[in-house]
Amino acid sequence: GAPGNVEPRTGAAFPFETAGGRRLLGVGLRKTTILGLKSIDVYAFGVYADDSDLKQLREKYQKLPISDLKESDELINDALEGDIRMTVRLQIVYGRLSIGSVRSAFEKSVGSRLQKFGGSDTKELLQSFVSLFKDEYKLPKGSVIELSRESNHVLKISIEGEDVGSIQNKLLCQSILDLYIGDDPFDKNAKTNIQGSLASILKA
Ligand code: DAO
Ligand code: DAO
Repeated sequence: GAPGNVEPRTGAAFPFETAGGRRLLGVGLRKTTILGLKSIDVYAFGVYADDSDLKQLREKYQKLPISDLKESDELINDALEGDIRMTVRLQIVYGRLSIGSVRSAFEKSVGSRLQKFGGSDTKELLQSFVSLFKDEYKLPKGSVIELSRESNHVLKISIEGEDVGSIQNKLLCQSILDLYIGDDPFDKNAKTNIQGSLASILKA
């Protein structure tokens, strides 16, 4: 059925559509552990995709039963790599997030994916991107960040609706999306729901 738009642990609510008309596929929670043991909720997220772009994948997948689509790694890979407009909307839950900790978390999480997909030579790319995260930005509880893949693999970031920067890089787009729908996602249950939504859209 249709996914809920409220992340249950935090109560964070997500619009069913983004400004650009992308449809909500599922919501989840990004946690981390501090001091080696204490678990904290960092942000809730919603993953969105453009319906008409997803239809590029229809021809390949429409013939398969929905139960196969819900489990298909190949479908996920095609979504990660394709020229499909998608958005991950983050809503900050943790009240004491510093830009420094965002930078180092990003270097670790996205950095590991860049290495996985791209091999060597990804340091410079990561640095050029992280340099957009300036100390003057503040991310109090409730702040909304959007990470969007636009056409032609342009990654765009906004904070509270204000553009922060963009960069055209297929690998970076793929690496960021991999955190949410890839092999080792932040929230497994969210990935299951997102893939279920993808499957239904392709069969519709
Ligand atoms: O205060 O030391 C601390 C813990 C901070 C945890 C930071 C995790 C950051 C995750 C990325 C957030 C991206 C918006
Ligand atoms: O959770 O590890 C992660 C990845 C989070 C990506 C967050 C990107 C935040 C970009 C905006 C920061 C601006 C100061």
